[in-house]
Amino acid sequence: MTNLKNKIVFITGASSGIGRSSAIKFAELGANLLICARRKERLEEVSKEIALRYKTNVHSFQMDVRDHQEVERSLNGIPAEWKNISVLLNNAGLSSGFDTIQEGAIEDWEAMIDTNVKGLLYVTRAVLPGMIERKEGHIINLGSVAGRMVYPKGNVYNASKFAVRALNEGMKMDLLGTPVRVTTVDPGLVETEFSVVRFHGDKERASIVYKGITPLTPDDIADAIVWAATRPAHVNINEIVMMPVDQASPMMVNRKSN
Ligand code: NDP
Ligand code: 8X3
Repeated sequence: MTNLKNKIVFITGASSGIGRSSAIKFAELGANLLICARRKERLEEVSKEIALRYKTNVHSFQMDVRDHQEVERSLNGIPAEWKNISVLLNNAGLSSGFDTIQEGAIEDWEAMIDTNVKGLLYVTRAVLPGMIERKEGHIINLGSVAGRMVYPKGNVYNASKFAVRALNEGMKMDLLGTPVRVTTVDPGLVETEFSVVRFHGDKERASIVYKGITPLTPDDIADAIVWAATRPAHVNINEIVMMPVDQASPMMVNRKSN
């Protein structure tokens, strides 16, 4: 088993959902948490919760992964004792809008590509050289079943998650010969703020996505992430694909009527 006690785990997008749950599960194992997101107050709540429940250190900072200069500045500026990152969870991501290509909004497309693809690249580029130099590290990317199967109106979100899968495979190849591990975790329906963000704040529309099914929870995904991170150092879990029992593909969902 890889022991994460006192190791540094860096999670992007830890202010809610899967990132928040993962921060808590890594803290349970005694890891020190470096967490970021755009919403500072929400990050502070997560930090406080971890500090109350576990004897680990948390360092949180506001960072928008879409901004290359901000990513470089923030990661260069983290205190020296936080620089030796052992696990990077590239989790920050979103779906914005749910429209056909012919009706899609350019700003939604840019938000998804800039966050899910370019943001992931900026953060990875800043963190990976240190892992290679220290001969220790694990990059865990949040993909999606949307990166394996396209669905109507998923278009640009699908493309961004197909890109995450390609990058995951590419990283695994480029890192061959180093001890750095690479994993993608690709979930189906997980009830988080994801759908509220996709539907631009429309909570009622978002709740319909999970109606009549038992969706995955953020803790279910965090369990898988922590499992991959704690395998023995010679074991690389390349891909984890997981769905609720009530789902067979992005379009095939078994809904009970009441
Ligand atoms: P949430 O909306 O609950 O969480 C998304 C997190 O990403 C938030 O902490 C948000 O923080 C952060 N984030 C978004 N944009 C940025 C940015 N520009 N810079 C920094 N942080 C950012 O959704 P989930 O927990 O569900 O999503 C986490 C990941 O899981 C995403 O990559 C998503 O695509 C993926 N996923 C989700 C599934 C689902 O069904 N929920 C299924 C498959 C994959 P803030 O707004 O404070 O910046
Ligand atoms: C989120 C899952 O099916 O809404 O990545 O695309 S889905």
